[in-house]
Order: sequence, then C-alpha cells, then structure tokens
Amino acid sequence: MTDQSNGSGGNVRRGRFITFEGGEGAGKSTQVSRLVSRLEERGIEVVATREPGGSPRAEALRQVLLSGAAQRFGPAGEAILFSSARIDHVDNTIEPALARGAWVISDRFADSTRAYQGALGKLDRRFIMELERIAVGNAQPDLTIFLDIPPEAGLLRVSKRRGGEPADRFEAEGMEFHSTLRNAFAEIAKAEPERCIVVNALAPEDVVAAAIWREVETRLLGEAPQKPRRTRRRQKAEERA
Ligand code: Z5A
Repeated sequence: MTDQSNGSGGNVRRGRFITFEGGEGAGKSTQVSRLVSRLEERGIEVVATREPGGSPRAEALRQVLLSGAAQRFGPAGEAILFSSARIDHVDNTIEPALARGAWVISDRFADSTRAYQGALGKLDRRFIMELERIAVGNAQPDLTIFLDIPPEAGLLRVSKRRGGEPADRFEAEGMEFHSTLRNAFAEIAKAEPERCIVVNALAPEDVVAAAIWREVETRLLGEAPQKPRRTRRRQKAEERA
C-alpha cells in the first residue's frame, strides 16, 4: 500500500479498491453489500459503487447501455461508451474516495469490458487494453473477485428475481453468449492471479461470503485466517499418529 498526499499537506493512506465480476445472477450485488458491512464493522469507510454507473453522468449512460439503444454502435462503439462512463466514474467517485483513504467496492469494472465487448464482440485486444489504460489510469483494482456460476443457474436466479419484467439487453442473449463470457472471465483470472480470485458462486450465500472474507483478510487486511480450534478428539488422534 502506498502513502499518497491528499493535497492538503498531510499524508493519508490510499484506500483499497475491490471489484466484483461474473455473469448474470452470480450474486455480485449480494456479496458487495455483505463485504461492505463486514468492512464497516472494522471501522473502515467504504464506498459501494457499480458499473455501468457510479456517478451521475455515468448513471445517465447506464440507461442507454442497458436498454440496448447503444447496440447499433457495434461492440467497438459500446466499448467506447462503457469506457466514457468509466472515465467519469473513476474521476468523480473512485479516485476521490481512494485518495481520502476510503475503500471502494465496485459491482463490475473494466474486466466486464474485456469480457463482454472484447471477447464476445471479438475486438482487438490492443484496442480494449488501450481503452482500459485511458479510462482506468491509476485506479487499478487491488483485488478482483470473479463469482463463477454456470450460466443456466445464474440466469434462473435472475429470471426468478425479475418476475414478469422483460429481460435487459444482456440477459436476453443466448446460452452460447453466456458460456463464452464465463470462459472469458476465467481466462482473465488465470492470467492475473496476483489480482484475481475465482469463487464458486453456486455455493450458499454464507459460504461465498466467508470465502471472500478470507481472501480480503489475507490479501488486504494482512491477517492470517485463524486456524480451526483442535477438538479434544482431534488432539488425541494427532498425539497417537
Ligand atoms: N456491461 C458490459 O457489457 N460492459 C461493461 O464494461 C460493463 C457492464 C461494466 C450490467 O447489468 C450489464 O452491463 C451486464 C454487463 C454489461 N450485463 N447484464 N445483464 P446489471 O448491473 O443490471 O446486472 P449484472 O451486473 O449482471 O448483475 P445481476 O444480474 O443483477 O446479478 P448479480 O448482481 O450478480 O446477482 P444478485 O443480484 O446479487 O443476485 C441475483 C439473485 O440471486 C437474487 O435474487 C439473490 O437473492 C440470489 N442469490 C445471490 N446469491 C445467491 C446464492 N449464493 N445462492 C442462491 N441465490 C443467490
């Protein structure tokens, strides 16, 4: 963690930046709010945010992007629009929070552009990475949590939650789209293990939350998870061995 000037002459410790990624219905929003509560219990200031959106101008673009109105621009055009929203989000929400020492937790971020527009839209990787460099700048996530779920299970959760409401532009895509997406996230996680973890999102909510908390403790709070207490029976078995 680096110490950075807050511009007022004092030094504040820069906050930590955590992003959640994954397919539809993986449980990102659920786990974002659980992690926020746990960090706040530790007395940490946390800013929970999301993409597309997270700042007033980016939220206005969210409506356009999720309605499907931007689809006619093609994957490259959509990638530029998602990145434009990200520039505003980083400049007005993420960077100011990190600079004052708050932790930021974002429900989706730049890996979604890599996966949805890059991999699914078959865009040149150099184009996507250049957009990411421009939009993200120094606001690189310290930890990215990929919630991995088979698409059938994720979409079932989302359709139950939606009730009779129509699916959005991305939910309405076919199974091949969602499988390609899952593979794209898995590839990113494999390529950057120092930043990324993959968590089985099919597990019950509490189990997923516990797995995430273990990683946050060890990677970002610098605490080793406590060893499970040895029961008397286990102690005896170990002594006999
Ligand atoms: N997009 C893009 O293309 N390019 C980009 O650069 C960016 C985004 C940034 C945003 O959609 C869309 O924008 C997204 C990609 C695209 N595609 N879609 N659709 P969004 O924000 O509206 O939706 P989402 O990000 O996909 O999230 P979601 O569908 O709302 O799912 P979620 O947040 O992962 O899940 P949840 O809301 O926490 O949970 C879903 C349901 O499952 C809910 O009823 C929960 O109570 C339940 N749940 C949660 N966890 C569990 C467990 N463990 N067991 C059982 N049930 C659970």
